[in-house]
Amino acid sequence: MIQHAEINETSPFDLAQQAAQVIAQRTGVARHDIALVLGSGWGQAANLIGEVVAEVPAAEVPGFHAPAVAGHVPVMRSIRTEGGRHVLVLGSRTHYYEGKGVRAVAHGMRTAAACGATIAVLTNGCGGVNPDWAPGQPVLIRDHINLTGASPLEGATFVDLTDLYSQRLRDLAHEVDSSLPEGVYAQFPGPHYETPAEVKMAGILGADLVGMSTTLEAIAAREAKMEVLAISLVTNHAAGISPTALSHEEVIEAGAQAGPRISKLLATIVERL
Ligand code: 8IG
Repeated sequence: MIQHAEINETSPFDLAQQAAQVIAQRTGVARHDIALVLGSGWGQAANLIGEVVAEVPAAEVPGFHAPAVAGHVPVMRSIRTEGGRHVLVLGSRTHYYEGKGVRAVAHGMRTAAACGATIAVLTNGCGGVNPDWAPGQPVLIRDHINLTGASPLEGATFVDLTDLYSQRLRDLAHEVDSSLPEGVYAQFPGPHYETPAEVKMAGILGADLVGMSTTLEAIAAREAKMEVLAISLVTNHAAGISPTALSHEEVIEAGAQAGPRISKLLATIVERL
């Protein structure tokens, strides 16, 4: 399908190389070690990670688009940790529901890999299927269910996802906070939230969390041989789990409430990666 239409265009890997060149130029950092994607509610979380070396508007880097969601930050930042590691912080992501194609969704991870990153840290805001998790609860993603029906891989690219969410990195996160629960994240296509029946279905399928991002990026990161750590912030009970309706304002509010805790958590984890 898409492959034929795109066969004469720039390959996604060439585009990622071009983006990486611009990032190296604009930041003055030849190689980044870690990629960090900030999802809903995580906008402030990078502030404690280290010293901001450079900021580059995402729209000025090949293949990146201005973000579609209020509350997302349209800049890339190069941050140097106390330990001297270079973290490429992507302040926003392209979501599958934007309809720009799966290549656009995967571009951040491919660019990070082209920048030299060997570890990807993906964060998101999501709905909690597990009723015990109150809004504001951070959860490590242990595995995922990709309900988009899409893949960032093209052609006969068979990639093993048995250990997609690195046990080594989850162990490191647990050294920082042993109380962090783990869960299975189901990505729905969005942009609508689920119906209560869909949330019930996701729970029966084994999901603890429902969201609209992360799984396609994680697959692209794995294709690019990166180790993946993913952390969700439960910003709302998924539809039907609590009697109240969902709103984007609630999501922003939960992120703001949990901000200080998750900022510190993320910074401490990144320092150890
Ligand atoms: I934040 O309840 C956030 N993102 N699919 N469902 C889905 N995505 C979300 C939700 C949610 N909350």
